[in-house]
Amino acid sequence: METAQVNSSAPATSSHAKPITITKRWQSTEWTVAAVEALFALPFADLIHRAQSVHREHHDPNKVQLSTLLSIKTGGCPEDCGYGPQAARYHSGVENEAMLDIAEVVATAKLAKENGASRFCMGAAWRGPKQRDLEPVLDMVREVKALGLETCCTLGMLKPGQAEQLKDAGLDYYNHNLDTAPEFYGDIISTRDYQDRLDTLGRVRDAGINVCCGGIVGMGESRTERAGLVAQLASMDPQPESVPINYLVQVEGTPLHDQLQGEKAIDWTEFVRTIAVARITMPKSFVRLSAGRQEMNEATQAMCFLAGANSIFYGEKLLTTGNPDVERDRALFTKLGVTPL
Ligand code: SAM
Ligand code: DTB
Repeated sequence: METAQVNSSAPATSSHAKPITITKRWQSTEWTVAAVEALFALPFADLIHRAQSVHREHHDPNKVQLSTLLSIKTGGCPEDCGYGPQAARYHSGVENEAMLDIAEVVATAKLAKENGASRFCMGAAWRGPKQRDLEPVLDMVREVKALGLETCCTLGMLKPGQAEQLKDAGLDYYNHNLDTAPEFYGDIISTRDYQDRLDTLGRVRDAGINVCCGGIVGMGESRTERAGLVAQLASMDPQPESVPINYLVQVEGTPLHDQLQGEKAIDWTEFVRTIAVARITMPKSFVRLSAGRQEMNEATQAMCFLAGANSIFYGEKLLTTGNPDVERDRALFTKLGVTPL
């Protein structure tokens, strides 16, 4: 297959920086890091106006899509993601649990639907699924789909043939994040590399499953690296259907706990800018205001919606950490005149 070096104008800021070889269909030259950085640099009002204009061209500005998350296999993850409370090697208090029973998964999905969610996302703390792990997940996908919900899974890296099995079971979306810019990736995770992520994303796309792919803001990355993440996402061809933008949830016991203190703190305007830039560069995608909402006030969340976010995680828990409860989100939507999609 044809390959290309990433055409990034971002300076290599980390000792881990190395050229990334990616398949050409994932890399167009349309959004360079410099072009995305130029968006970040716009005066705040100009950036938000531009993002809101793009948003209105492609989406109903008063509708927000609701996805509910469930951790179907918690803890014991062999990876070393610096943000990850589920990594076996960190002492975050998250225990290694067995996979949930299918009846519990279906009951939780039913409740999510009754509460108004349109998509149900099942997460497992694996490097990737073994075939014997995948079988019960396929049953979960079938049953959740039969409830009339959209289905999403995040199970780690997929081997050839696994995405096809998920597609056949009725999987609508697969979440697999690039997390950050290629230049910063090695500072956060050493047990896999960027190319591994791109390979799985290619398998998901080839199987005809919608791609859910985004990243995290607030891990100590520079603005150039935030722009680098957005440039990578926006250069995928086709662009991801869903783009989760997470604000780092700092969990005690993980290496990135305390990351957002002092000089490294990310101002709310910078988070809103990241949402706006994602909206402008990926006009048709659903941009999800993802983890970190519990730490955000209502005004910041409202600014994110104004900047083009049109999806959230809904329900009092993300995977292992908290999320605003349903009543609080409903009250916020009422204040903003927002209705669920
Ligand atoms: N095992 C799967 C994999 O390898 O992709 C799932 C990993 S994780 C639960 C899915 C995504 O959630 C991560 O890629 C990251 O973007 C986000 N995430 C995980 N922990 C987070 C945290 N503490 N704060 C913000 N986002 C987080
Ligand atoms: C995504 O981008 N964010 C979600 C979902 N995809 C799987 C996960 C957020 C996890 C936050 C930390 C936790 O609850 O464990």
